Amino acid sequence: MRRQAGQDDTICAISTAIGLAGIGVVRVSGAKAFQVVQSLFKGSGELAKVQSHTAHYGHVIDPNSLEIVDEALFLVMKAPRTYTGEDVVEIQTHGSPLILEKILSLLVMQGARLAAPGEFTRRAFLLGRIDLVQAEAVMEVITAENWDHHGWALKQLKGSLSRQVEFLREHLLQILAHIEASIDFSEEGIHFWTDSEMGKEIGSVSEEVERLLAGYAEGRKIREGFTAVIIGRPNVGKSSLMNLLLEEDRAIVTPLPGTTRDILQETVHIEGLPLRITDTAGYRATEDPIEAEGVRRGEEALEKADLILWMLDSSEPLQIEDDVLARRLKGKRKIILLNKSDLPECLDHSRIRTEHPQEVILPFSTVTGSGLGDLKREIKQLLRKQPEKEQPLVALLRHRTALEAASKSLHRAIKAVEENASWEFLAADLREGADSLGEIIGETTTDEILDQIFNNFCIGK
Ligand SMILES: Nc1nc2c(ncn2[C@@H]2O[C@H](COP(=O)(O)OP(=O)(O)OP(=O)(O)O)[C@@H](O)[C@H]2O)c(=O)[nH]1
Ligand SMILES: [Mg+2]
Repeated sequence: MRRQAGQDDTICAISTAIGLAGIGVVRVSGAKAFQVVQSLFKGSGELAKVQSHTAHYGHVIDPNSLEIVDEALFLVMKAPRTYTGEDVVEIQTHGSPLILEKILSLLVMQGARLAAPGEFTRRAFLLGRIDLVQAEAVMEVITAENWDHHGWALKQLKGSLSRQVEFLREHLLQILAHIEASIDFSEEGIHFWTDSEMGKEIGSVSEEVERLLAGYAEGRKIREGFTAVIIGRPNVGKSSLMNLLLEEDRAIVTPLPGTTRDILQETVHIEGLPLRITDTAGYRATEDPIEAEGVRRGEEALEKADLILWMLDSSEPLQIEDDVLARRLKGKRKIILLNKSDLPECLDHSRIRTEHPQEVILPFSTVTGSGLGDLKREIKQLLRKQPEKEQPLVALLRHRTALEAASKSLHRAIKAVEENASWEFLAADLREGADSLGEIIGETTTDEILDQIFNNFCIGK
């Protein structure tokens, strides 16, 4: 448990969003929480003496004028089984900014202090109720906009990543203890492990660190969403598809080939999955420098995309640009859309099928919307790869950076073992590795980093 300046104060904040609402909540936490709230409480009983985790109906009064501020419900929660680990009272009143601000000012007059952003969670961390990964997960649960992100955040909150990191750190500390003991007894010529055993021990931690790092790409996508790019020769209906997915006339659509000349990016939600979609300029060789730049940007987007939506016009025979693109897209994950299926068909379907046997091929029409349901289902299936059940996913840059540092230290240590270096030389690298892992869960994190993390929190959380 760590202590910091100001941690002994009793703090208060409005925990609900500011604005008119049915209910508003003011949260108070700290050693004097019951005493401070009692002075505003009009109702039966003494808050400090009631059973923990009970609700009490009453009124908030101004202790100076004794006037009623509002009708309220007081939730009393006694340390240590509370959010912060301290005594906590939550006052529920009508959700009026006027009332809530008034209560806050009365609480301050009675000796409480306004909480800094994230200070309630910071206290939970400082009192050891949760670790730093779990503290960060609280904000992830609040900010998640889709169920994948939310599910991931809940797992982190329950401690799946924390346990894994703590386990690896403990393992490194045990190896260190072993090295220290063997140095102490070196006079007697006792070596507890052979070099190869030592290499294996460090290697097993290093392997797990690499596995966690390898999950970052997947984890980051769960937080930030996936990207898809719509590509195809001019006039096949790419911008029409963009508009259909967005359910608005965002991109310009005309019967003229070469209408879209720059890339256009928007986010759509496909059954809760956020997808950043890029509409591109029609793929063709062109003399027009503006269009050529558009095509180049489209190619760039193509390289970065998680998924390609390749569009063909089924009302026309295949053209040279389609063939060029077919070669360009070979081996990339894509869905092939045979658009304009509402018109008489001129495209040789069987050729597409034989040339792209592994791909999902869908007849489509942006005019009638036919094929849209299938497209959404396929997108979801292709993008949502279920992560291995028990493997926690690293998705925050801070965690990745610390894991990379740990990885470097461990590789140095492994190399030293391979070169038959004296074990004393390993100790520094292993300690660094353990510290980097400790940074993730908050065991060895500096106050500056804690400030950075908690300053991004909402007030009242
Ligand atoms: N009949 C029919 N016409 C379509 C369909 N989709 C698009 N169109 C028409 O095809 C023309 C080109 O559509 P766009 O969406 O601008 O095509 P694009 O691929 O973005 O074209 P560029 O930006 O020039 O590359 C327009 O006249 C659309 O109305 C469809 O499913 N059926
Ligand atoms: Mg277009």
